[in-house]
This record gives sequence, C-alpha cells and structure tokens, in this order.
Amino acid sequence: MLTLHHLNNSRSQRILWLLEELGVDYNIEHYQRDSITNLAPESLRAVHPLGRSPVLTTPEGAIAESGAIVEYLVRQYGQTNFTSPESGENLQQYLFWLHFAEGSLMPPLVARLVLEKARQKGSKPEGSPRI
Ligand SMILES: N[C@@H](CCC(=O)N[C@@H](CS)C(=O)NCC(=O)O)C(=O)O
Repeated sequence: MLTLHHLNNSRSQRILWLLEELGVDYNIEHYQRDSITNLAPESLRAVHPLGRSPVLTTPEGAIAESGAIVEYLVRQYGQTNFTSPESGENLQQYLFWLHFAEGSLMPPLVARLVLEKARQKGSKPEGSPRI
C-alpha cells in the first residue's frame, strides 16, 4: 500500500491530485507546519532524511521530490491518459514541464512568498527559505 506523507499547504497537494486522477488506493499521514516557523515537524525526518513533504512510501521504499514521485506513479499506475512519452518531441515536452515546475517556476514563487511574509512581519527574512 502507498502512503502519502502530506504536509498542510505544500507541494504534496500535487501528489494527492495525481493519486486521485489515477484512482490508486493510498493512505495519508498528515503533518502540520509549525505555526511560527512554518517548518515541517521533525517526525517527517524519520520518513525521509530531507524532512520535507511530499514523501511517498511504497513497497520499494520512500520516495521524496515531487517530480520523482510523479515519475514513479505514472510509471507504476499510468493508464491511457497518464503514460509518459517514450521518445521524440512529446518526450521533450514532458521532461520540460516536469522539470520546469521545480527548476524554474518554484524558486521565484518561494522567494516572493518569503519576502511577502517578511514584509508583513516588518522584518528581514532569516536563514534559507523553506516553503
Ligand atoms: N523539491 C522538493 C521540495 C520539497 C519542499 O521543500 N517541501 C516543502 C513543502 S512545499 C516543505 O516540506 N517545507 C517544510 C520544511 O522545509 O520544513 C519537492 O519538489 O518535493
């Protein structure tokens, strides 16, 4: 059985969406962000050393990184609407969009979110952004 280790307000929502679209059976373990730091609880580190969400535990082990989880689910459970292209232009498009999400889209969105929070608090951001 698959278990999604789901943190509130996180990228884990993408994985929930995909699991539902694929119609796969799964369990959810819920984790809540710290109300002050916004960080994930330490208990998530016991599931995967990154200590971040999403993590999917599978019969083959724990998988972190949303892109890697998407790849796993599509490979294992993809049906007609959810197969990854094997070659050509479609494969390039598939790889581009898969990597674009974390490689190019998320960094500026996270930076904006962190700056916005800091602005609301009237302070400068501290440490590395962990959204
Ligand atoms: N590149 C990773 C990012 C994972 C990540 O940073 N997750 C955030 C939630 S969206 C998290 O767990 N933040 C809480 C923390 O870092 O303590 C992915 O795509 O899964």
